Amino acid sequence: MIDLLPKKDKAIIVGIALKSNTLNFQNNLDELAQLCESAGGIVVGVTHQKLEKINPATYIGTGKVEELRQLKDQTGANLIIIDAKLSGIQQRNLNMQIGIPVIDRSQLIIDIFATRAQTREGKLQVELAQLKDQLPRLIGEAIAGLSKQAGGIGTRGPGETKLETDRRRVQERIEQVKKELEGVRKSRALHRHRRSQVRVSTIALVGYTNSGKSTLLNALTNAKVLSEDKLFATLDPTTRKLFLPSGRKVVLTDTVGFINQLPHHLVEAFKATFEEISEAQLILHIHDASHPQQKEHSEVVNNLLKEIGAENKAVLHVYNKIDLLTNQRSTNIHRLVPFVNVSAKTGQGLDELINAIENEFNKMTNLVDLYLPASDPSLVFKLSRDGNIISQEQGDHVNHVKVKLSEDALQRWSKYL
Ligand SMILES: Nc1nc2c(ncn2[C@@H]2O[C@H](COP(=O)(O)OP(=O)(O)OP(=O)(O)O)[C@@H](O)[C@H]2O)c(=O)[nH]1
Ligand SMILES: [Mg+2]
Repeated sequence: MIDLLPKKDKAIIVGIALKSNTLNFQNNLDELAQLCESAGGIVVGVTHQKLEKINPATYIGTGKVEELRQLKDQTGANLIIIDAKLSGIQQRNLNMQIGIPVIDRSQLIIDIFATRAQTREGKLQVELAQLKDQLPRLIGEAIAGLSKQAGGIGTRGPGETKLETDRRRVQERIEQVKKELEGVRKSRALHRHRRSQVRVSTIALVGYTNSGKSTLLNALTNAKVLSEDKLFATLDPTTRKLFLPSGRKVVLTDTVGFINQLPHHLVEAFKATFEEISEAQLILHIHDASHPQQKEHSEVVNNLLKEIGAENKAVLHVYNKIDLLTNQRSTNIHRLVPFVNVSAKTGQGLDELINAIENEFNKMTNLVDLYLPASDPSLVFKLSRDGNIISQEQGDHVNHVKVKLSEDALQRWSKYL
């Protein structure tokens, strides 16, 4: 038989139904299969285990280990992915007993990030997450020997250095990567500072992975960002500008998607990317309205927004992919407010979305009366760049201007109130 896809990892995925959490087990397993495919692997076997309690040596029970060894021989699998968080010892024992590399959910997600990272910052962030994830698992050469043989999912690194296996060298590399990241971030902070100087309104697109963020950015701005039916298609932030009907210029940033159990090291390492979100004036939370787990996904996103300190931002909820909805399902979806229904694919609802965005910015502004000294005519010109002038009355000594100003602009002009 000719192997048409010789480079693809053949993986067996293992779902875990802990007694405390049997509800979401099937959904988690489906998502794990999708993650595996997004990493470029093929699922050749699926199994699961109901666990009363975790087996300290191998996480799963001894019977399951034996079953996996047989399943590996039957299917020719070269990788096992377990939907759990494994310790270094558990991983080593499983590797040894089954005879092929065994990785867990967070290693799989970090691996996908490793293949997607394109910018220098993205690569450094992934490497940092990878090193930190690896550090507590390092327990000797056994594990290193096995995972090096694989060279596929779970062993790929974005950086110029090979994944290290020596604890001291890992620690040294962590320090080095942190330093390099700091350098890269300084220049990014400068960009953001410039943006805030010219007072452009900023919008961040956030949402569960595959909800359609990049497709929406493309539909709104002709951005040509890669959008794919893959988890974590986008990793590095992309920013595009858009003019609203009022003439207001806004910039939209599309960025990495969220997922259930996003590895903590990734959240930490991607701090700078998430800062883009917490510093935006408006968040567009994109929901895949057609997804059966839409409600759970939106909770994951809301929790992560809290974790990155963005919970008090103005949020506009965008229910996407409505072209796939039956009327029945459409009425059954619980929607957070304020919301708009759209299809980034067909363009349905995009005009309403743009109006709703404008409306959100209008809500953030205050209509105030300012009294500017007539002796300095340039003030009116400066004011016009900061807000929307509604009317003006020229007096001998003062210029009475009615103007719509955002909170921060209001602070700057408060002495003329
Ligand atoms: N039917 C339909 N499909 C859509 C719509 N919007 C996006 N998609 C599809 O959904 C998939 C994911 O879209 P992306 O735009 O890549 O999603 P994303 O949120 O950027 O995903 P990540 O970058 O992976 O987090 C693609 O196959 C899109 O074609 C829509 O309105 N209707
Ligand atoms: Mg994307």
